[in-house]
Amino acid sequence: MTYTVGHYLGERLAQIGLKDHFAVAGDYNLVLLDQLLEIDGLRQVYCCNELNCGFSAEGYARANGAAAAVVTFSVGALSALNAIGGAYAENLPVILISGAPNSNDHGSGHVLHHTIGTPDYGYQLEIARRLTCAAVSITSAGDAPVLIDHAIRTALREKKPAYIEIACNISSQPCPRPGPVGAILTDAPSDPETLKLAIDELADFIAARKKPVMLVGSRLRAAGCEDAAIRLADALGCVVTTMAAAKSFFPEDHPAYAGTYWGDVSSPGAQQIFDWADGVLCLTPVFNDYSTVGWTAWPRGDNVALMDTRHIAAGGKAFDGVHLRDVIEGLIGRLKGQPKKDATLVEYRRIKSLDAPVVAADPKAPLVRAEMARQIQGLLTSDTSVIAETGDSWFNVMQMKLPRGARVELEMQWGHIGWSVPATFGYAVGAPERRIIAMIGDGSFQLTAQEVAQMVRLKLPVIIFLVNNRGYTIEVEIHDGPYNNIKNWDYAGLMSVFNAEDGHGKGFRATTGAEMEKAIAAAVANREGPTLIECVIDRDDCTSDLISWGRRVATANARPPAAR
Ligand SMILES: Cc1ncc(C[n+]2csc(CCOP(=O)(O)OP(=O)(O)O)c2C)c(N)n1
Ligand SMILES: [Mg+2]
Repeated sequence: MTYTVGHYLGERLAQIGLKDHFAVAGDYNLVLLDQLLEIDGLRQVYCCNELNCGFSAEGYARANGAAAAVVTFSVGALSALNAIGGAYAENLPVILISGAPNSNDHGSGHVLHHTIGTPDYGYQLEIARRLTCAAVSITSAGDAPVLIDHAIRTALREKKPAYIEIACNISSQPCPRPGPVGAILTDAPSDPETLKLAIDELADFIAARKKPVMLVGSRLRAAGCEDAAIRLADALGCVVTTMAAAKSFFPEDHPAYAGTYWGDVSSPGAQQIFDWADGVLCLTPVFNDYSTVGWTAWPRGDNVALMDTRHIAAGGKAFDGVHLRDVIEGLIGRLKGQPKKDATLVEYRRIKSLDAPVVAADPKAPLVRAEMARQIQGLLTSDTSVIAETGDSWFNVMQMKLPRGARVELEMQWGHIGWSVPATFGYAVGAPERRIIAMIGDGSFQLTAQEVAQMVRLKLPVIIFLVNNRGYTIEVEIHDGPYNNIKNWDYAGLMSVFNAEDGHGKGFRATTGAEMEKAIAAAVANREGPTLIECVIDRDDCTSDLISWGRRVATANARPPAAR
C-alpha cells in the first residue's frame, strides 16, 4: 500500500492522542476521508453540518486535549470557521482540515464550484489566518510533512486552533511516514534568568501583603496548571475563588475554596472577602465585559499580580518567556516553611453563612426553576460533566456544588448559542466513561438541535435538560422586545423524529417536579441513547443573578459615545 499525505496527517492525529475525528463529506475532501479511514485507531465520526462539526471537535478537545474536524471547501469550511473562532476564544487546539481545489487549478484562472466565483481561492486561507494560530495550504506532497507538523505543533503549544487545507488531488500522493511524536510536542523551556526574576517579584508581592486571595481564571486548564494551582493554594493558605468561566477548574471541596468571584453575582461571601483582601493573585484570568459584570468588578492596579500562561506581571514589572508551571513550582518552593497567609480564609469562615438546604417543591406543583436546578444537582457525581449553554443555564450551573472530579464546561468567551448541543456530542465521544449532562435553553437548542441525531446514532447516553421558558430569557433581562419570543417546538417529541427506525433516544416533557423526577429515573436507566427532558417553566422564572448581571451588562452596552 502506498503511504500518502492523508495517511501522514491521520497518523499525526493518532499520535497526538486522537481516537476520533469529526467530518462532513464533500467532493473536495472525499479522497482525504478515504485516507483517514485507513488509519488504525482513528474513528471517523460524522456530523449533520459543518458548524456542528466544528463545535463537536471543540467539545471533544475539552474532553481529550485536542481534536480535528474535516470539511469541504468554502460551503463547509466557512461554517466551521465560526466554531474555530470559538476554539480560539476558548483556548482549545482544534485542527480544522479543509479539502481544497485541485493543485492544477490554483493560479489557472479557472472558476470552480463552491467558491465565490472568482479564480482566486485564497480567501479561505486568509480568513483562517485570522482565526487560528497557524494556517497552511498544501498544494504539493513534498511540502506536506513540514506544513502539517507546523500546524499541529503550533496548535498544541499555543492551545489554539490551526487550519490545514489540502488540494483534493494531493491527499492520495505518496509521502514519507511521520517520525516520533516528540518532534511536534517540543516547546522552548522557560528562560532561567527571567524565571528567577519573576518568582522574586511574586514572592515579594506576597510577602508585602497580609490578606491575599487567589483568583483562578479560565485559561488554567489550557496552561496545564490545575494541579499546580492546588499545590500553590496549599502553600499560600489563603482563600481561593474561581471566575465564572473557570467553574470546576479548582476543586470545590478544597478547604480554601470560597466559590465564584463574579462581582455582585458572586457566591455568598466571595465578594466581601475579595473586597477585604489587600492583594489578588490572578491565575490565567480573562477579564471581559461579562466576567467583570459590565466592568464593575475588574481586579487591577497595584494590589493585583497576574500569573498568565507565559506572562507574569507584578510590582509594576512584567516578565515573558516563562511557563506558568515553572513559575508556580518556583513560588511554592519559596513559600515552603513560611507562615501561611491565611487571614482571608479565617475571615471567610467567620462571615460565610451556612448553606440552607434546598427544600424539594410540592411534586404536583407546576415546575419552577429552583426545583429543576435542585433535581439536576442531585445527579452530580464525581464522574459527571455538565455542559451549560449561554443563557440562564450559566447562572443555574454557577450555583451548583460540585463533588471532586465533576466538571463544568462553559463557552463564556465566544458565547455562541447552540454551541452546547454539538459540544456535548463531541465531549461524549471523547469521554464515554463520564456521566454527561447538558443544560440548554430552548432558544439555543433551536440553532443546532439536529446534532442530537448523532448522539442517537452513536448510542451516547447523554442527559439533556432542555429549559423551555418560551424565549430568550437572558436577553429579556438585558434588553427586551418582540425578538426575544420564539416559536415553541415539541422538543420531547423530536426524539422520535431522530430515532426513526433504529434509534433508542428518549424524550420526556416535565411540567411538575414529579414528572421531572420520573424522567430523570428513565434517563439514568437509558444506556442505549440520549434522553431529552423538556423542563417547562415560566418565561420570567430565572435566577436573580441573571437579572442583576443582565442589568450591569445592559448598562455597559448602553454607554453613550465618548465626546471627541
Ligand atoms: C449565535 C448567536 N446568536 C445570537 C446570540 C445572542 N443571544 C445570546 S443569549 C440568547 C438567547 C438564549 O436563549 P435560551 O437559550 O432560550 O436561554 P434562556 O436565557 O432562555 O435560558 C441569544 C439570542 C448569541 N449569543 N449567539
Ligand atoms: Mg429560553
